[in-house]
Formats: sequence, C-alpha cells, structure tokens
Amino acid sequence: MTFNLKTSLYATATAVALAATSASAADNWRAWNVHQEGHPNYAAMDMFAELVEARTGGEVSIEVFHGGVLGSQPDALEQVQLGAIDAGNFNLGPIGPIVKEANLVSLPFIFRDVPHMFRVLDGDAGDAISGAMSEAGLLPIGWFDAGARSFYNNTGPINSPDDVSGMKIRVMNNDLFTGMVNAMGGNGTPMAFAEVYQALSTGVVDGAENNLPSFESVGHFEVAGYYSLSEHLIIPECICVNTAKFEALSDDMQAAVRSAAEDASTFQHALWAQQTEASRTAVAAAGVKINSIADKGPFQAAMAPVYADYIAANPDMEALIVAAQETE
Ligand code: GTR
Repeated sequence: MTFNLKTSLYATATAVALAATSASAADNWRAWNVHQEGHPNYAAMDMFAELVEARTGGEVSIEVFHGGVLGSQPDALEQVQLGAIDAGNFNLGPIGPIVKEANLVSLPFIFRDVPHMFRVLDGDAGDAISGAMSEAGLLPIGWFDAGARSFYNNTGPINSPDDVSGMKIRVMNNDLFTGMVNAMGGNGTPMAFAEVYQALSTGVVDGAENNLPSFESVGHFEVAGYYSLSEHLIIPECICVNTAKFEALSDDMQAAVRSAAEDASTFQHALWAQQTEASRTAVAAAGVKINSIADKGPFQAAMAPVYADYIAANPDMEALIVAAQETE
C-alpha cells in the first residue's frame, strides 16, 4: 500500500514535471513578413502559423509580424541568420548577397515562365540553393510563387532597353539587379520596399519593378502610370526558418512544421494566380496603361554582361545555369 502510494505520488510528480518541461520547451517563434493585408502572402503566412500550431499540438507557435514592422528585408534576413527572428516569407532576390547560389534564380530572363522556375527548383539547382541557404542559417521549407517582375514608371511605356536608358530605377538589394538596370544604360538604385512609394511620388526615382500584386497592394500604381510587361525576373520566395531552431525540433515536430509550410505554399499558389488577375484588372481600372512588349530579345541580349560577371565570380555555378536553361 505504502509502496503503491509512493509509486503513485512519484508518477504524479513526474507527470507534473513533464508537463512543466513541455510547457517551458514550447517554442514561440516570431516570423517576418513585408506584406499588408490583402496580399496573398499575408494570408498564406497566417495559414502557416495556424497549421503549425495545430499540427505540433501547440509545441511550436508562431506570431507573424506583417507589414515589415520587424525591419527591412535585408535586416530581417540577418536577424533570422542570427536567430533573433525565427522565420519569415522572403524573396530570394535579397538572399543573393548572402548566399551566392541563390542568385541563380535572380538572373534576368533565366526562366521562361513560373512553371519552368518551379521545375528547376525541383532539380539539382534547387538542391544546391536549398543546401547553401540552410548552411547560411536560412532553411527553406516552402516555396511561394512571386510571378514575374516588370518595370513601371511615369513617363511612358518601356518597349526596349533604350527606354530604360537614363532612368533611375529602384531595385531590390542585390548587385545583380543594379547590374541589370545599368546594362540597359539606366541607374539601378537599391532601396527598401517601404521607401519606394515616396521615392516614386517625389521623383527620387523614375521607376521601379515588381509583380502585379505588389505593384497594387502598396499603391505604387497610384504614382506610376505605365506598367510594361518586361517580365525580366521570375524569382521564387520561401518560407524560411532559422536552421538551428528547426533542427532542434524532434523529427515529428519537424515533419509537422514542414507539412504546414507545404500546405501554406499550395494555398499561396492558388491565391497568387487569382490575385495577379485581380490586380491587373484593378490597376487598369485605376488608369494604369499596361503595355505588352512585342520583342523582349533586346532586353535579353543586354543581359550578357550580367551573366558574364556572375559566372566570372561564381565559376562553379555555370553548369547549374546551363542545366536550368536546358530544363524543359
Ligand atoms: C515583393 C516581394 C517582397 C519584396 C518586394 C520588393 O514582390 O514579395 O518580398 O522583395 O517585392 O520589391 O522589395
């Protein structure tokens, strides 16, 4: 009897201790997102957080800080590498300066379309990029669609590289993008996303470039009346997690977090397709002239020095570039 009582007391104490351990071991992650409500990635990141909480039984919970309130994208990437922010929805463009392999997807015109980009990500190039990102502390666990980026400005349609010549164009933080605009005779100007609206409206820059949902959601269409479909960059985005944080989880918890990221990504792809059409209609209705470019050949030809410089600096990437271009 005494023995049984002791045993049961011991069992109770152990259960309390275990509960305490698992409560204190619960991981509360902070996630960065630059977008505002209404943008597909806002809803997809909220879904990711909900699924993670549900599928890990609350062992991992995520608070998503939207609208870039935790800082600019380059700063937030550094914070994730350091573990001060745990996760986020990042564009691979600003990851290029940190992880040179990631720049493969930021080469202008490397992909024919979004499905081609995803097929390349599924192959050796994708493995090289994911592996290098993971080593840099930015583990990608889901891929978002970010469509194609095109130029916009106020002075008239852009139909050839000559139309970009002389223009100051805001680009994301990456020398490849500065080089891309400079190769057309323009002046590529890196700037935080949050500053672009004012820079366009005050004439600090003549133009910028982005996909249709972002062009609409942050109001750039109000201060740039021409959107020319150059579609020069098709860059994926990730749900990225601090590698050490992720690897500290048990196998079951890792599987739960990965499955949440995969399902949130599938949801994002569907929302993206809808929102791209909705944004096209909305900006056209607001008076933006959407300009189709009959011949993109001269833009592509102008990118030869951008490729040459990248390959000279990263000779080991050449085979993957060729493989990406040759991917059906
Ligand atoms: C958006 C992208 C953001 C950010 C932004 C920019 O399309 O989703 O992550 O990179 O473009 O131009 O800075």
